[in-house]
Amino acid sequence: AGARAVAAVDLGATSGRVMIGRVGAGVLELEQVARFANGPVQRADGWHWDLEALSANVRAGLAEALRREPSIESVGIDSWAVDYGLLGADGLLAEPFHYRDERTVRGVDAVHAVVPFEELYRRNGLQFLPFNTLYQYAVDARLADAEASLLIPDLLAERLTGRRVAERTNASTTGLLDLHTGQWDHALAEALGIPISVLPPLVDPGETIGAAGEVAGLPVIAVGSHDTASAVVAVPLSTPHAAYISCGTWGLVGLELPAPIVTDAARAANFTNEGGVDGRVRFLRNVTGLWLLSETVRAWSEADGAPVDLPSLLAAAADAPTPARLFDADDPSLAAPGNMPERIATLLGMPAPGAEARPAFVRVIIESIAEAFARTVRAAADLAGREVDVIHLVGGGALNALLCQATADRSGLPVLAGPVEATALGNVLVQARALGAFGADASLEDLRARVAETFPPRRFDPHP
Ligand code: LRH
Repeated sequence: AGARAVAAVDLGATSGRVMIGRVGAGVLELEQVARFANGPVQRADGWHWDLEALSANVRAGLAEALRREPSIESVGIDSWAVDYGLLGADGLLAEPFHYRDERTVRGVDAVHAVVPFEELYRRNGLQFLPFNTLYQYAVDARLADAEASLLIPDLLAERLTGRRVAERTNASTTGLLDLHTGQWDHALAEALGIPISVLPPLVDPGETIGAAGEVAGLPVIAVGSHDTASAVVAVPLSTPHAAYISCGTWGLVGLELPAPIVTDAARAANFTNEGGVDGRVRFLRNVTGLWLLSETVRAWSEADGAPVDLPSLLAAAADAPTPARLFDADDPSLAAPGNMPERIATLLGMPAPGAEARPAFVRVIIESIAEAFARTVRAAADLAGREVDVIHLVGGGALNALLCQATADRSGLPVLAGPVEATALGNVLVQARALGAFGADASLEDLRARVAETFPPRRFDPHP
């Protein structure tokens, strides 16, 4: 039988892409058909996402995918988590906010005044992030007017199919999913004044959401619509002793577990239990990832009035000496957009670097991210009581050899880098399985074996 083809839409916080995935006997490949920039846009009331631009790019990308590959059988959509759009009878009530908008700080206080964090953690198992959807709802005056609230991938699926659903892995990042039943926690929503009518019916990865009229009537199949859930599907984990880092804007660092861990120690270390595909648990912690680098480069490019060339900067950073001082990549002062070099310099207790000091500064950023990765892998292993002997690093960060080597050196563990496009691959694999390309009862282990065969990782051994 020839290869089966699907279309994967994968939206990250700094760029989005539409891919054709082909899956068959001995075939697993991705072809990028569209790539477009994404990022926070500043409006009068704060930071937002330009949903109309994203939506137009997705539509154009899918049309192009179908033009290139008429045998495409389905569409799957994933994106970053937690953000949502409110729908009324006539569509979107307002442009979705960006999770980095600082308004959520007020939401945190409002929610914790009603339900203390300890209790939230027992119920939803989520690490504290000030932008978790439930905190955003607490400061969203329009929630009461909404018929439904849809997370970003579900919102785009609704535009294609007219169906309003909540895919379960991404719903797990709202804070409103009961960790133990996998259903909406209606009692929690009611206590927080969130109308349960806005919470749509839940669907699992592999289920068909509906037919996309404008994309040749193709089925939109739910995938791990939380990008990190799709990425973890395509991490070629081969033993329980393997940790993963899904590294893009964020570094999501942890383990795949069969059951959640909601101990006091896990809560204190701020580890999350997010929903994975096939009911697996993504036990991980968010570490600030390439955001620090992309925001720094953005600031320098603005200052120079010309784009800074990242590859040559990284090459120069590799030649810079290993820095004596690092900063905490997870410092909350680095979360908001803007002035990144100054804010990092403040943490280091030094002035912002001049042009000649940029390579050394980039080196400090990368080593600081690697240090946070290493310490978080150790924490995950301790909390789960598992020995970890290898780290898989997937996502755009896998292209950054300096980061991969520094992570190996600082953790003392081998780093297996790749696949770079793990998220899109996970999206493709879950669609292909739903279409029967692997046999109905193929496990994640079967899918990962195919990834390992087709995308051999690049190995970085720790230096003594
Ligand atoms: C990564 C990610 C991460 C979330 C954050 C909002 O793209 O989905 O898993 O915590 O964005």
